[in-house]
Amino acid sequence: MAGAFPPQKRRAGAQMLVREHAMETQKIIVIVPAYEEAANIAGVIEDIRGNFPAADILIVDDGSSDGTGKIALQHGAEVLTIPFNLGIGSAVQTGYQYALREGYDIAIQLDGDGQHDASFLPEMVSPLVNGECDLVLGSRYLAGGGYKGARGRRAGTAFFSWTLSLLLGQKVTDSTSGFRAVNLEAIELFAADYPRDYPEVEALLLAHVTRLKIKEIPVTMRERTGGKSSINLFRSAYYMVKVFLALIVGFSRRRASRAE
Ligand SMILES: Nc1nc2c(ncn2[C@@H]2O[C@H](COP(=O)(O)OP(=O)(O)OP(=O)(O)O)[C@@H](O)[C@H]2O)c(=O)[nH]1
Ligand SMILES: [Mg+2]
Repeated sequence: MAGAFPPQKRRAGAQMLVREHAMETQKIIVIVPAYEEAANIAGVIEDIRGNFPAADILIVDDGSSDGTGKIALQHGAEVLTIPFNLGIGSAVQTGYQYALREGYDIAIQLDGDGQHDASFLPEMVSPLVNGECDLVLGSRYLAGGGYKGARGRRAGTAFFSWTLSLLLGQKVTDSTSGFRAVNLEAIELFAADYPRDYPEVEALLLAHVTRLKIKEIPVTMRERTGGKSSINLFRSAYYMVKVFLALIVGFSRRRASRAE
């Protein structure tokens, strides 16, 4: 029956089989940073399990006082409980350290507020399995439709995406997206070194200067339905200044060490 399909279709079919096999043999974990997400965390766990049952789920409960960790445990997720609030960067890094220690090949980062749609997980993982890149970034600005964020947030993201595109020499459209997937090389990097406050933009620069390859793919995002955003006007202003300085310092340091 080999002749029943044209060669191109056969090749695509074979590639899909290889990819599916590779996907099955990879050990995959979804790291979910969560702070005061009691209203959302059960839905997030069910969304991941329903769309990507092959992955283990790790909730990093960062000193929540609203029972986030307890609800996550009741829904069968692995839970790391940090006794007091360390902040998003340290919580995510804790997740990467866990992934490294437990021998995972691929780690996915997905927010605990329900904004990231787990039906995109197979597409996020596929470029890593194929060896196309080391870090996949889910971009809400490459996709039509979906929630694009409040106006101020969109402007901030656009500014950092523009800056980062210049520094990386590669177009980045959603630099503040926390929806990402990485391979073992990046797990090792982030387990050892991860920015503290507002880490998303800086983590991309860190990956780039460590010569990891980044690929953006389109995803749609949803609006937060419960709980509260951790970002307000004052924090946004702090975010802009802090991250911009960190980018400049990080990039200059790298240039200086290359010149030595
Ligand atoms: N572990 C941990 N998670 C946090 C902390 N602050 C926020 N998060 C989580 O990080 C994710 C993103 O936080 P959000 O407040 O939604 O920030 P955002 O998605 O960048 O901003 P919005 O567009 O306003 O939703 C959510 O899952 C939060 O629960 C923290 O201090 N520690
Ligand atoms: Mg959010």
